[in-house]
Amino acid sequence: MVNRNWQEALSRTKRAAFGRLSTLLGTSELTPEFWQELEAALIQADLGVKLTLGLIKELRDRSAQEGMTHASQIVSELRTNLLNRLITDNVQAPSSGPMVIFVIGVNGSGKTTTAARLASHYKRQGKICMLAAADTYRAAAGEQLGLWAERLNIDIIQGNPGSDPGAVVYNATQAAVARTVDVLIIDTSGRMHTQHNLMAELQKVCRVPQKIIPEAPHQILLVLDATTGQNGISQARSFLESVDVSGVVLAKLDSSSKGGVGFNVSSELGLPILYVGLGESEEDLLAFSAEAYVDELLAPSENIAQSK
Ligand SMILES: Nc1nc2c(ncn2[C@@H]2O[C@H](COP(=O)(O)OP(=O)(O)O)[C@@H](O)[C@H]2O)c(=O)[nH]1
Ligand SMILES: [Mg+2]
Repeated sequence: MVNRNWQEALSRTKRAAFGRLSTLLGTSELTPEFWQELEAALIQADLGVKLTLGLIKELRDRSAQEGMTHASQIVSELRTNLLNRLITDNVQAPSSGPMVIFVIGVNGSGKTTTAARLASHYKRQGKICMLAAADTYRAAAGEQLGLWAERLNIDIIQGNPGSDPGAVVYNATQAAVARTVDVLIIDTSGRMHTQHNLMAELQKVCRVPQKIIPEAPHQILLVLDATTGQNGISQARSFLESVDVSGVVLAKLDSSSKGGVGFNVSSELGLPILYVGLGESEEDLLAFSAEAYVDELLAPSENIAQSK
């Protein structure tokens, strides 16, 4: 089931960039032209120049040592080296009390959708969830999360449009403790690194739950839009400077034409990828699997056709 989701979701990505890679790996001799083509294919797939050159060097050295002549012989080495580059982590729930999770990022990255789908994910695991709409700047943002909460039948704490997001977070943390919920997921408003006042506000808002639960927040998830590539990575850095980000949610990986952005998240931000968004529906947020990600990106394109 999970693999089918990965296959379907990454089919667009693969056609655009990784498709070329799997064709290359399936048919080529290890000639100088092959290495040039492989380099171009990996860069086109958004792995970044630094990572690509490092991988190529490792593979060239290895193939020379082992006397390999055909590209198919380096596939398992490439797979291992790609897997080694990805940082993953398991989310640990606290032993008692609600787990408090913030969802942060720039406008339109997929925060509200992620907050709702994360709640749905935990609900399916039998956890009692609560949502908090701390994006009080736009009335539409609160309404959007409200609709999700209604659809998912999950409690939500909201404030009036324009009200203090810190107050919403305080009320939500208090309610989460009083109603003994397992997971409190807090949606925040989008902001850019150039908006210093908003970055400072985020810092403050993320500290609010501490007043009630000393070890909270347990997770601060940075949502990145996979379609924004390198630009998204640069924006992400300023969030790391402001708050203690636990990991990344890579949203819209299904719409990305360059599926390799996950490698940049690991190599340039040093953060684990915790979840990926592979579509717009409720079930389309999956816990990240490095194996599924790499295998699907390297798999011959026929696999996609067969899965349909
Ligand atoms: N295809 C696709 N669309 C997504 C995904 N996640 C979010 N979206 C869409 O991206 C748009 C912005 O999402 P939203 O959650 O409102 O972003 P926010 O401004 O960060 O809260 C919406 O139209 C979502 O349906 C995803 O994983 N895949
Ligand atoms: Mg939003």
